[in-house]
Amino acid sequence: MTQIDKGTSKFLSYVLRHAPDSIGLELDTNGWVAIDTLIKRAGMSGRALTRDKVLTVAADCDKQRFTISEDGTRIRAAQGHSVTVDLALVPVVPPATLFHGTATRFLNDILSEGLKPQSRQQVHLSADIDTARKVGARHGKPVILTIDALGMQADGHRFFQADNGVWLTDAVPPVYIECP
Ligand code: HQG
Repeated sequence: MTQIDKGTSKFLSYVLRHAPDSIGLELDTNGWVAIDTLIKRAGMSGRALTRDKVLTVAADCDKQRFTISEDGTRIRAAQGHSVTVDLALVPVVPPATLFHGTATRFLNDILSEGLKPQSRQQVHLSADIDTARKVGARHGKPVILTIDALGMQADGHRFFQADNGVWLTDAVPPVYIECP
């Protein structure tokens, strides 16, 4: 993505995941907002968006952070929300193992209390180690935790897959976490 697209992407992440209020936007229960309304509100806050720009960022975004509704009129963040939304995802059977990249400095706390969603709505897990390493490196020296996802599911924990494939669950108790 170009620098300019990154700016738009970060802006969209901010308003669609964390602070719709900051531009007077209201997400619906499932996190959607009309693209026209988003463009209008963004413009009133000094950020010039066009429908093309929004659709291009959504299409080009490496992580597919944004989902466009089937009729093309609405947009939402696929995951990562700190505001309360119900993504209306259906529980699915996870792969046997999933991965969570974090920073070594969080390890002690994670191994004693498990993975918690922290400021987000759910814990984010990756299907592959490379992705998990990148996620962890955002926080510092990365460490990859292996999660016994199928074991968790067998014990009644639910797993969801966001529109962009990221795995989500409410929390991961320490017993399911394997540390290298
Ligand atoms: C850690 C990015 C101490 C957790 C990524 C993580 C992802 C604990 C940090 C998505 C803990 C929260 C989410 C505990 C968890 N004690 N630390 N009990 N439980 N933590 O950013 O998973 O680029 O909220 O390990 O690619 O890093 O935004 O979560 O290090 O998909 O689209 O607390 O964000 O996507 O950090 O990343 P975050 P995350 P985007």
